[in-house]
Amino acid sequence: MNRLFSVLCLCLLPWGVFAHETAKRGIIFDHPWIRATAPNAMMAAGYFKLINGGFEDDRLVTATANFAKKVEIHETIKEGDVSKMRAIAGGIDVPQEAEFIFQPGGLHLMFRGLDKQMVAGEKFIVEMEFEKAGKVMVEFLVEKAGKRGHDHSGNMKSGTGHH
Ligand SMILES: [Cu+2]
Repeated sequence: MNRLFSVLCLCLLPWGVFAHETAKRGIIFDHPWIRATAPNAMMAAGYFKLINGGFEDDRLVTATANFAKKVEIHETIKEGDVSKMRAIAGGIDVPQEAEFIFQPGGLHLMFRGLDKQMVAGEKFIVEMEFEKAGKVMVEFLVEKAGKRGHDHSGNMKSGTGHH
């Protein structure tokens, strides 16, 4: 029993269970962060791991932030050797038990028309609206590019379980 418990803990630790995480009705945002920007940048990207640990399928409809004119959900697509990003209109389905990893080179939030510079160490609230869970206020921490160690292959994952 003890052993099982410690194994579980080890498994969860890298995902920052004790770090910052937002959860509402089973919708979990793990380690939301925004890439630090240059002083005059008009855009910034936001990343996190999104898990639907609730009891029903849901849908991330929109996101808004008071420091940006517009927040879009972007995906990165490869056309030959060129990576392009594209806005996903209408939000994304988040089925029960699904896990999405928003990360550099994949899905991300795009903050457009920035009001201010994103300085490492600062925190910003982003309002994420779900069809069923409603509004979820998520606190993002600004971090320098390249600081994040884990680079999972694949842009999007769904299904159960940890990595
Ligand atoms: Cu983008």
